[in-house]
Amino acid sequence: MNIANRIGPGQRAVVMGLGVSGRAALRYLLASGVQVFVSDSRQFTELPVSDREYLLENRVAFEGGGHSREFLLKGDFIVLSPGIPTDLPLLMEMRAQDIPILGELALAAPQITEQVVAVTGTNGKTTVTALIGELLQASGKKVFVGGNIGTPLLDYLCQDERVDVLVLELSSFQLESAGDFRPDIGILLNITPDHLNRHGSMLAYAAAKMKLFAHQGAEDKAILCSDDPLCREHIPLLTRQKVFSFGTGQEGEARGAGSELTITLEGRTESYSLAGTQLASHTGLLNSGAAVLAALFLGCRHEEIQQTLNCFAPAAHRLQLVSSRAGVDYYDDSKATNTGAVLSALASFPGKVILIAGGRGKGEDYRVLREAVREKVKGLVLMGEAADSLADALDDVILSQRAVSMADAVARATQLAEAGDVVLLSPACASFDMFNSYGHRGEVFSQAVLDLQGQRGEERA
Ligand code: UMA
Repeated sequence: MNIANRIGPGQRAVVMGLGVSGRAALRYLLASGVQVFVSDSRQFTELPVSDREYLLENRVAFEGGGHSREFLLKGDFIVLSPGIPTDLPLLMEMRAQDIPILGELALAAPQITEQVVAVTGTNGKTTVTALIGELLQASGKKVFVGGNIGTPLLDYLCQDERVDVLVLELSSFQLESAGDFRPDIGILLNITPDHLNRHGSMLAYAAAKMKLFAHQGAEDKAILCSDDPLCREHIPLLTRQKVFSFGTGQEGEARGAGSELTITLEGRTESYSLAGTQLASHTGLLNSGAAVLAALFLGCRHEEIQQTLNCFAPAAHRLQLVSSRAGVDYYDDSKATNTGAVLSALASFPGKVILIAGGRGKGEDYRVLREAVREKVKGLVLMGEAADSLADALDDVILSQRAVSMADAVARATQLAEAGDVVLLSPACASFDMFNSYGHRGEVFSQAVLDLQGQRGEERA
């Protein structure tokens, strides 16, 4: 029997990694009466004070500065944080000794009694997860929205209050160790290159994403994007569940064209308008197609859905208009940490773009950007660790400039821009070489735009 089905007193678990996910696992396991050991690459003194106090108060043995064989062997099973690679030699050794290694989803799976909508994909997960949450709430359902964003699933399971539907954003890292996790509705938005330094290949990355559907049965639903080549390739492999698709072609249950979304289910067709909403873009149309299908499966009605689409505002740093000045629009798309997201962003603008890109690379081949850059980008400003790789991939398409800081990048982009152009921060990279997070990077960008414009105003005055 799967160990996750019989978590309780008398058992011993090692939690590897005491970040957001590990902390939730620790609380959950202690509440279940399990004796817990925690192993982290940081030293005890490097942990936040609240974590140190919690470990001491609950008499949790801690191993800092790395993970040792002796310590991991203290557990009947190991709970792995999503950021820790599943193929560490030490973990291979534990598997060889039949020590189960569970991720957060595997641990949670047997305790879930609610309906589950789980959303994964390289880009758009957060928007679609939030949108489904709002659609369900508008129809009067009690909803938990979390997972790879916001509150971890195990924190929800520690609460007494239960909801009708769990709407979960899931990453490929979480899905790799998902055990028997089975969503009633699984949504795969797209699979484009990302996290290749962790997964090693697109094949392995796609395999991790497809774990979303691995335990679904005849009553479950899989929703995939028919515009995305890798999703399309995987659709015929899904034979156990009911499969639905969304896209901008003529086929599938959700079809987007212009700013209109048309849904056909069980012979009935209905339409939704995205005109004038914050979802009125190519990406918005696809995201809405996936979300509306899930909402309809869970009983939402046309009028509530249209009203929610009208008011929905995607989270910050996703193609967010910061300011317009002298006919130039400045967009913060700091969340675009991979090439797929940059391609979607560039496709959203009919005119010319001055692109600010760069940061910490994740093993991607930036040459996939060449065509879109040739077509749309009239100025390229690069920064961060990946600036050289980006320049190598794009310099014969467009000459780039190097910036030493975000303020420098914004100043250079502003010099290159003319009325009618867009200045777009869409980095194709993670932010951690220069910033704390993509959110921090986006805020620094917005501030640099506003500062520069303030200075210009003063110069003119
Ligand atoms: N650590 C070790 N050993 C190692 C590596 C790290 O002990 O070899 C320790 C670190 O010292 C730290 C902890 O592990 O204490 C960090 O664990 P983690 O990297 O798994 O991060 P968490 O803080 O637990 O957050 C994770 C997700 N992070 C990643 O997958 C990298 C969070 O997603 C998620 O919100 C959270 O669990 C709750 O589920 C963030 C993310 O960036 C938002 N996700 C990626 C993405 O969206 O692209 C996948």
